Amino acid sequence: MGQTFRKLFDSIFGNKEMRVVMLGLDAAGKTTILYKLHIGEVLSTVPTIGFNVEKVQYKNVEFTVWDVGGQEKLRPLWRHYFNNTDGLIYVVDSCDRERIGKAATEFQQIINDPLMRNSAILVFANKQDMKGALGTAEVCEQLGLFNLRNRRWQIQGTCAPKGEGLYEGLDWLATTLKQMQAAGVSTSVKSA
Ligand SMILES: Nc1nc2c(ncn2[C@@H]2O[C@H](COP(=O)(O)OP(=O)(O)OP(=O)(O)O)[C@@H](O)[C@H]2O)c(=O)[nH]1
Ligand SMILES: [Mg+2]
Repeated sequence: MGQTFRKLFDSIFGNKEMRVVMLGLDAAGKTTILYKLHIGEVLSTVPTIGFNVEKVQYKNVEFTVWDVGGQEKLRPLWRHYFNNTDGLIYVVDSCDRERIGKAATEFQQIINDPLMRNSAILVFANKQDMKGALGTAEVCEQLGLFNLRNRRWQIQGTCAPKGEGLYEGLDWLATTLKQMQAAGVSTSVKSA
């Protein structure tokens, strides 16, 4: 479809394009989630060095999802993906009790960045299929979600390989971003 025709089509049918960045510590399950959403399959993953980016169409929203490697040495690069972002998907390995504090510190840094101040926040409490996983209420508490003021957030328990919870999360994100934009809130911030 040509660009002009595409724009016309989108405006008639209310199609929206949203930019989403997916972050979280290494091995949280980000790449597994991306490909489960993009092609409906579980790929065997290797730790991401750099990023993967794919389009995910859900209802009348076309999400461009950036999945960025989460290893410690790569985390300083995360902020380079914040520009012009409508939504954050933060993925937590709910079984990794040892690093939940680290996951929380990184999360707070992201959401307090000026470029992310308006973005909607979807947290995936992933690996709910595993014994000993923290429940969504505990992940919520640990990340400090209850203390957030003037932010739109949601937490969703997920099991990425089975796809459980992923579309419930996207549904919330699509609805919330559309509501925010309809209310005149600019969900993304462009760097100067
Ligand atoms: N049991 C279980 N395993 C999962 C789940 N999600 C992902 N995994 C596994 O966790 C491992 C890491 O998954 P990745 O998707 O590569 O993790 P990542 O967040 O992309 O990691 P980095 O690229 O290093 O940042 C893989 O072996 C996945 O199969 C889940 O919900 N349950
Ligand atoms: Mg990865």
